[in-house]
Amino acid sequence: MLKFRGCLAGGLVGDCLGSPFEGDIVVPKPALQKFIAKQLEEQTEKLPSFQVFSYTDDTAMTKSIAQSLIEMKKFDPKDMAKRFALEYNKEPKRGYGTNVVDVFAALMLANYEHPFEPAKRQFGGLGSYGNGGAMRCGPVALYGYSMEQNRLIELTRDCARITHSNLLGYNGAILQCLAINQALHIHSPLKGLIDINAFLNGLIEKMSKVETDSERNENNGSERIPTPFTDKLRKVKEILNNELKGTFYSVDKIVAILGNDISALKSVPTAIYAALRGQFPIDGFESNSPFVRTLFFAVSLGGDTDTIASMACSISGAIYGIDAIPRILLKHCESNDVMEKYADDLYRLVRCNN
Ligand code: R7I
Ligand code: MG
Ligand code: MG
Ligand code: MG
Repeated sequence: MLKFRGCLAGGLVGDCLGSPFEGDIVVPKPALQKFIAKQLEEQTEKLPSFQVFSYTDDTAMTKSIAQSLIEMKKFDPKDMAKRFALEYNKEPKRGYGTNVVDVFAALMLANYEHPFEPAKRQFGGLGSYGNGGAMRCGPVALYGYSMEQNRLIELTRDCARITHSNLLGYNGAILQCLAINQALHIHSPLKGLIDINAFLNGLIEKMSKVETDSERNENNGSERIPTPFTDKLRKVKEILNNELKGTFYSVDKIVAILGNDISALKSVPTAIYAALRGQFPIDGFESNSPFVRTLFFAVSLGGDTDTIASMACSISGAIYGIDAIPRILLKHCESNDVMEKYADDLYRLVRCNN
């Protein structure tokens, strides 16, 4: 239950507190340190100066997925598609991806019949490789907590395919979901270190199977099967092992190797790295909380800060649980009470299904 709450609350904190920096090429560390310290200051929310940060499309779509799974008690693609589109129509100014909004319009026009079709027409038939499928998969990982691995992968792929039919778009969602799923299942003390190599080896093994299987299905007979997400995970492992030995990487170097943009390939592995990087001290930032360090680190990379921080913090929240997230940070986020309720509802649903 604490890990379920930690996952959804973490995702919300990353989105709300990351979004003021979205699109910044450089996020100066002193300014970011000051920003986070300000939000951590114990002050009463009743003061008029207490700032509550709005969530963006990342959380809007996460909420729709949670609502759909909770109310339908199963994956119902038409219902999920409808919730995405209606939510967008209700509040279009949440910073949605430029192209995904065409999917919502087409879904609505077809009255949600064939909910996977509009996404296939994106980008001249290639489908979107944006990180919009990955950014919203927290509730999928919770709902699929005790599912057999292949079923969870299939469910995640289908939830993503409503808007993202490109292989890189939905495989990014699968990787993010598997990372959360692993985080939920590991035992972790409040501030202790988790075994980074064991965590990454698990993901590398699973993702390499996902990538080789899906490529085999897509282009039969191709000789060398590309495994871009697995390759990125190996880089994450190499960087973290070097850093554990004392060789630290600059922000520029991390961005050059892993990326920080709106594509799934250049943001999901980056978020996984940020989630694990929070375990040890970070240059230019004083905090002994792995969760807060992950938030700082993810935002400090610049680029798609709301989404990278949201994905990183949902993994961190799933590792450490809600108690590791400073209450005051959550109070600065719109809808924090709702996210906790969804986490509890999903927890109950998982327990009923077993
Ligand atoms: O993936 P998506 O939902 O966007 C999510 C991002 C997050 O950062 C949110 O916080 C929000 O700000 O947006 O939305 P899409 O419109 O499907 O994809 C986002 C962008 O990725 C597109 O507008 C394109 O710029 C780019 N993109 C592509 N460009 C060329 N070819 C995605 N797929 C392609 C492609 O196939
Ligand atoms: Mg956003
Ligand atoms: Mg945006
Ligand atoms: Mg974003």
